Amino acid sequence: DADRASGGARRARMRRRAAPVATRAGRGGPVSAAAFGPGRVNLVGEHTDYNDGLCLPFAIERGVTVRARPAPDGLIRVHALDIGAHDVFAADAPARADGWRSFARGVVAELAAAGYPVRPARLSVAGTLPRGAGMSSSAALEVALVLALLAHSGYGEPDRLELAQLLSRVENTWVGARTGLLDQTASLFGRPGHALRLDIRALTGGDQGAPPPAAEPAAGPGARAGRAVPRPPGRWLSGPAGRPVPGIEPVRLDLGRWRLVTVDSGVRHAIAASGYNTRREECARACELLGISSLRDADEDAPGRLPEPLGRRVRHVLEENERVRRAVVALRAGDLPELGRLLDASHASLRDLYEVSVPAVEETVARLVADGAAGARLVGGGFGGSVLALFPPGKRPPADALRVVPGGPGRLVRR
Ligand code: GAF
Repeated sequence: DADRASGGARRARMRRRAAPVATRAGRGGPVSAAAFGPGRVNLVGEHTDYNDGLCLPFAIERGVTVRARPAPDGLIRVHALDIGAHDVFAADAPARADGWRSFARGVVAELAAAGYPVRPARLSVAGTLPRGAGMSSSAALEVALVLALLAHSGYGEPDRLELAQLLSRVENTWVGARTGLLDQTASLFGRPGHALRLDIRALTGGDQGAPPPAAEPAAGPGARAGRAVPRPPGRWLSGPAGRPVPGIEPVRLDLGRWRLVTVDSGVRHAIAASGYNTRREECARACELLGISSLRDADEDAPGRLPEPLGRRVRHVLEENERVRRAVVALRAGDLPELGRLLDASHASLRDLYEVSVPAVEETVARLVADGAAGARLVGGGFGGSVLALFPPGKRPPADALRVVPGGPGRLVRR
């Protein structure tokens, strides 16, 4: 009897495991795939990713969930539940659109261009991340979309680095933000309890997979679709706990009784509309003047050989890479006061050398320091968004602070 009982339990468990991602017929029919993409917080290493440099992000537990349902009519319909907005476009030839609509269209087009044409679908999108608050709601949305669409269309998962580069092309050519690989890599490779030391040059071999900054956006509709070669269902090549990826080194984030929190400055930032692209152009110009292909190759005297503001920009990038190295040493030694000092130094550099802060961010930083933070800095691209702060034991973060802890990577989920 006992054996039969445990055999029965085992069979029940196997049946549960074998069940499709979700089968419950909710409003709008059965869900064929559901995926979660986490947001990220970058401990230090800001505006270094598109300069082939070093960053130290972690995926957080908040993010975006996309649910896909089959559709019979050749269309992709997107319902953004949080903002009550809709979009409809052709699954095989998405046309361009602005704002949040550019994400799903871009993901579908870039998947087709990479050889993964997707099936028509109805997609619902819901999130637990504040939008435009510098915690990478964009990458979270892209990761959830791409994982849900791949599973919905019957593909296994391609290489996650390939996916990060594909999503970067979505940002660069569909959304109009010439971002680097930081956010997508953090969201796709996050590991609970760890930050990720990213060496973007080692990760990409110097090829970030996106067109150079001055390139014209790919023309929709059906952009790049001519190159599409349908792929057979793939394999899991670099799953969350898969093979080590050169350029991504998990670093244990052991905070003990210390706390990391973010506080929203209240100023929304939209990368495409901010000074972000200008900063990227300034770095490209500095490279031209220095005769190098990437600021990773700039020497410590390079800032002095450049006109301003380019000298300041390059000094930030060089020193920010060094702060990532020091932060990893501090984390390994359990030296959290040093991590706090590095956060402060990073913020001062982003404010004074890279010039991406705004008054509301400065007020938020000052408030957190007055509350007893051991370090505080703007997080993400800047021009608004959130401030990250490290609180020692005994100091209480303000009521509007959101505690952030390292969570897992983007993944398929059940409802
Ligand atoms: C934004 C971008 F998306 C990233 O690629 C990175 O450049 C960051 O700003 C600044 O470090 O989040």
